[in-house]
Amino acid sequence: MARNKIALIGGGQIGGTLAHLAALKEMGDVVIFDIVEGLPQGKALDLAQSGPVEGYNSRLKGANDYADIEGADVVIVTAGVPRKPGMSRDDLLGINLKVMKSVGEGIKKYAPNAFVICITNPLDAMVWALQQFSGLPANMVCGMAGVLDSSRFSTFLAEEFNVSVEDVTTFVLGGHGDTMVPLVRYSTVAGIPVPDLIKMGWSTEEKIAEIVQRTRDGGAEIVGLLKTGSAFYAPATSAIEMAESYLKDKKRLLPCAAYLNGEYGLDNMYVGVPTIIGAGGIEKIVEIDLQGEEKSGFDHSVDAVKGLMDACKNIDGSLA
Ligand code: A3D
Repeated sequence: MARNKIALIGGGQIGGTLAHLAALKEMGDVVIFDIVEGLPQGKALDLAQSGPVEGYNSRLKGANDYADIEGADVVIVTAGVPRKPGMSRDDLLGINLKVMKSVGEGIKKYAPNAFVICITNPLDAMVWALQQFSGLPANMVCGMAGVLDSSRFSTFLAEEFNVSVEDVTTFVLGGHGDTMVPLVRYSTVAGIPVPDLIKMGWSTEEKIAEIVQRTRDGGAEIVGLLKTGSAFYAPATSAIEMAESYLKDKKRLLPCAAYLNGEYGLDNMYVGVPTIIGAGGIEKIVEIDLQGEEKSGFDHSVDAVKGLMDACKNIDGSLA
């Protein structure tokens, strides 16, 4: 049986970490593609040279030509630029939208059967544009954000409750950004919902509200500390979890930016919702019952994503 092939578009901080994790887990052979000459080749060679020590057999290759991603089973996209001082969100949107166009065309030509996971920001709008530019079926193109945001929420809750992170399950839905919606009611410690734990005196509503806000600001907190870049270890791990669910047909129930076609009363857009990922890509969108503030928070988040999509349509008239 042939090895799986994992193509990483963008060989920066997240791309390099993705390559390392994919090799350590022997998920398949890895191609790192970047427009910067030498960067993906250098990272691939460095990672290949840790293979004998770690005992992994994945082959790693760096590339500046899309032909090298030919036949990839999974493509993870981190290509783009981060926001620099003086650059507006719209400036960033315009630059990364152009990047998504070239990436989409590369995938369309060389890896039309791949499962594609986009990480490039602003996430929900970029994955929506990437799906159109690539022409791949919507169930085969998704965005990573919910797994990361939920993992941040779980980390903070485990600290608050002084329990193992393994026993904490959380859900963060909506767009990836200030408007994301951490769902307290659906978050549990070994099946015990967080509201029950508050009643049991394990925490207070105020403290949980602070944790919800810290989760929403999770990316900015790390940018503030690093100063020269954004988070990359946890974003990479989160995308790898999604890729594994696809490659191993695990049918994990994971929150991710998925194409909605009537679900949650929404059409032709991507936003963070619970999904099942298996060999069929996004096999199912799970519609949970959102109530009160959960529903209004989700609606607010959807509006923010629609605003970004409109900005994309203004920049590139081919998007619909
Ligand atoms: P960085 O280390 O800058 O890597 C980006 C790489 O993309 C660089 O090596 C660039 O050379 C490369 N690149 C630029 N243009 C192209 C192109 N046209 N084709 C191919 N490669 C190109 O960034 P990073 O790895 O830290 O982050 C990557 C993206 O992920 C950014 O857009 C971040 O904002 C985003 N991000 C998203 C999350 C989510 O949860 C959604 C979390 C963290 C970062």
